[in-house]
Amino acid sequence: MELAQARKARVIARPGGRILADALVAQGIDHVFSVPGESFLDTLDGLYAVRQKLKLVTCRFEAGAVNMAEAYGKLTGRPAAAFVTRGPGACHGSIGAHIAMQDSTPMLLFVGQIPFEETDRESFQEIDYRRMFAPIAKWVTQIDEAKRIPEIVAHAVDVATSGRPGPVVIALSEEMQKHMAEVPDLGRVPVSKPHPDPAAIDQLMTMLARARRPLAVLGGSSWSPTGRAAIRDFLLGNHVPVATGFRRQALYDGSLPNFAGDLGVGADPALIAKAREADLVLAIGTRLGEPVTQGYTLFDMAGQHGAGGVPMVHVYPDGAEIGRVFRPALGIVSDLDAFARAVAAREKLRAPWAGWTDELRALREAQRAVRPYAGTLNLAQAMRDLEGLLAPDAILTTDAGNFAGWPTRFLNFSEDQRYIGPTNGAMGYSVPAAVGAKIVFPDRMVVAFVGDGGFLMTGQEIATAFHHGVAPIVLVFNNEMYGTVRMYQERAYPGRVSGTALTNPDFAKFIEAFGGYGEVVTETAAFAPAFRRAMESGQPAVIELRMNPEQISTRATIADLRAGGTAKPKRRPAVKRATAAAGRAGKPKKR
Ligand SMILES: Cc1ncc(C[n+]2csc(CCOP(=O)(O)OP(=O)(O)O)c2C)c(N)n1
Ligand SMILES: [Mg+2]
Repeated sequence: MELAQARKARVIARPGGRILADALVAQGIDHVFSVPGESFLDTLDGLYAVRQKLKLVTCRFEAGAVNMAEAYGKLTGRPAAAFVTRGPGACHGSIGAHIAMQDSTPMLLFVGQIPFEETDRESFQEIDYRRMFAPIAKWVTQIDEAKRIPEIVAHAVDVATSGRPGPVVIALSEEMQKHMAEVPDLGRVPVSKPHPDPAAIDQLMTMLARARRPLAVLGGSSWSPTGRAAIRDFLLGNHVPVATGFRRQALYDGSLPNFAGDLGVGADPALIAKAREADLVLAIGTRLGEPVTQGYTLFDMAGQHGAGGVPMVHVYPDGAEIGRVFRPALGIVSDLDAFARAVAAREKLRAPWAGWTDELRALREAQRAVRPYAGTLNLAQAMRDLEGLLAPDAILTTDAGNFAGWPTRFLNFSEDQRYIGPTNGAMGYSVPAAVGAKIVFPDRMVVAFVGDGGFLMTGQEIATAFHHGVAPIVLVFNNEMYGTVRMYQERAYPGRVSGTALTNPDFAKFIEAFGGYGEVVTETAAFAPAFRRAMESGQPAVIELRMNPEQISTRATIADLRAGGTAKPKRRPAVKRATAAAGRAGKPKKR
């Protein structure tokens, strides 16, 4: 009776902006990341009313705001909301939707819209969001009537979080946010997740028992800590070697004796060769997309049906992804945690493939071994030193760029650490992701890896960290160039440096201007003490790693690439000068 009364009491007339704020709270959304616009003033006012329950994070750039919301989704498995204004705000923010789409991350992206009566006049900042976001969102809708807000927000959360998670874009008609409506809030309803068919698990166990060279490829976004522990129990207990998908390395504890490395961009060629020898692939939670399959070449497209093909079991929460490119011998539609629990409960096998697993593990160990590199700063050793300084539950974020090879190759992650980055290769992700992560998890250590190129795309979001009083640490890998593109360039057009060199500011001074802690590291031994000082400063910090630009990746120098380039236009003498990448990276810095 009391409950009914209380419910009834809630159904009072409220303006759309307030109904929306209440709808977000009712759906369990607790963080909003935004750059404001006059197109959603009434919703900002609604958010003011619920500020005790829903934290509004004010950002400096829409790409930063939406990347923060995306990182929230990756870290929690639940959606955050991003709010951007119409037209330009939506365009800036769209990159975050694309990341969430390719990474299967739940997210809500709200866009303030023009007044409804001006529709299709190409009014000020008008865009049809259904058309704009059609290929990069799981669902796009527009709310034109205040009374439909609770229904649409509830459905948006369902769509964003179910099956293969993804971003939902919701445009908000401007005047709708002022309109009064009497409508109740809608909470979450419990929906059970798809569990694996026990007969399919039997079949999987039979296939595994017959295998001699099994390989698990672990990926996906919707793992909980208990799911990660259960899949570890299954894979370690059966001594199955584990490779992780692109940027999914922290799904598996790198120190375990069956971890073989990552199968992403820049993967170990020896691991790729071994993966081709596998006689059973357990693709668990991962999409079989371009990076993990090495450009769709790793497996036989027809699965085991082609002569000499690879038998594969593909486990994924959405049936539409199974068999999309590679036809597996067995597909299992299941929530990943539920799958992990089901297989962990099965009796462990005798694992006659232990020798094979040890071979793959040896590859990983060889990858991690620190070799001498030219120059005073050996990044391999610096990453190994960093491993010892990271908190056991640290959150690490990465950008796109060749620098990412250093942490990916040389760090082992533990089960409670997280390492998140954009699988769509979007630069400008890691600083906002780190700032957002630190705001959401202020008690965890948060470290961003970023190149000099990526840092100057969204590094200004460090201002948001100051505004919200949190202190992430950013490691800027400075090679004075768009190194990844330079690498491809040197392979295809050796010596013809075109459009890839950069001139940078002093990154330590950059953060000092905000009031933070900055250092420039030019020598291997200086890295660990600098990192410690950054931690102890309690301030947002930037450590610039002044690299030898010649070391273009963890595996190659520019000279190596020039020697093995594919397209070989006539060399010109001027090229040599450009190799020094404007020289500045080599100059030691007095600090
Ligand atoms: C938003 C965006 N723009 C452009 C690219 C193309 N791109 C891929 S890597 C890269 C260079 C990255 O440079 P930097 O951040 O300095 O890292 P580095 O490769 O030098 O380590 C570029 C321009 C991209 N992936 N994303
Ligand atoms: Mg660079």
